Amino acid sequence: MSNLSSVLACEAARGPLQAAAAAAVAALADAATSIAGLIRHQGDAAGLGAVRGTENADGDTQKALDVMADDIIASALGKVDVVASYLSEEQDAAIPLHAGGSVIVASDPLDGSSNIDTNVSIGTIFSILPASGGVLQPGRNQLAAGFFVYGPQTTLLVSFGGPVIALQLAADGAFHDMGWQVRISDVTSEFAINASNQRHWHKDVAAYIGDCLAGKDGPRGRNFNMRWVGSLVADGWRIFRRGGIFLYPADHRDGYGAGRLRLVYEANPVAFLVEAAGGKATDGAVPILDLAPADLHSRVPLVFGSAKEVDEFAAYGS
Ligand code: AFP
Repeated sequence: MSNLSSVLACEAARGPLQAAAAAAVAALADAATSIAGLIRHQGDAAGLGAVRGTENADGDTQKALDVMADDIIASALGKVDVVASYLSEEQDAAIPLHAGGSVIVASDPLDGSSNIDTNVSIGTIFSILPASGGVLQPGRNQLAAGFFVYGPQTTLLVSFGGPVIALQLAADGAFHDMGWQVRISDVTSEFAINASNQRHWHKDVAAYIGDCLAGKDGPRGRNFNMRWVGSLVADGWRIFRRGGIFLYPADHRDGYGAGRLRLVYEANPVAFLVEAAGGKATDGAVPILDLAPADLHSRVPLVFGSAKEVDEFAAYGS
């Protein structure tokens, strides 16, 4: 079974930009290995879930691990001279790293902060773009993207535009290919949404979820199951594994008119993986990868997963 180094060597052989993207992924894997160690061996003792009393650019309260993960990633990328700049959920603006660098790395250093001290899977999400395109580029321009999950296993899903590869961190300190062909099934009977927001949903979301909940006696003619972890990486990994549909739609709450998730470092990398695995990712109608980010921290409604179910949801909105 191959490991991450051999995967990256193959990508690097495809050209200078791919080689730069591969070097950035290698640095991110080193950072993720350190973050996983921090979570697995220190956890509560180190107060990783402690509120720092500071807020990120988006007004989210920062937890200790949010900032520690951001520092670990920035320092790892700082050692790679092909990385021109680093964009992060925890930083107001782009961090310049190497003037002549050919790629930009965008990241949600710690996804699922609300789960840090509940021993539930959390992760790191990343997107790699050509520096020539600047900070705000459509996701279609990504050279590579992926996410790490810090859960019972430490795992990585990554794509360089081709097949999605699933890897697991082993005792030898390397990420090894899990040997699983990553394809998202077209059809599913499992949805993921934060149902506590139901009273704030728009009509199409309420109608779609209502019909799923009506089960086999309802218009969908089959029973649906629901899951919601509250960590995009954990809900995402499950959907890559067994199919499903994830919805974080826009709703009527203040500040949620464009949903909750950020386009540049959450929706774009996940959508890149989803499309590479045969699924669909939209804002409810338009493919996420075709959207132009208005700014570094702009939010977007996100619906992704099994292609036929994402189309089914879109029909409720049309
Ligand atoms: P945090 O990293 O701030 O916990 O946000 C996690 C997240 O961005 C994403 O991972 C989840 O899918 C979503 O937000 C959870 O949102 P709710 O807390 O509204 O359910």
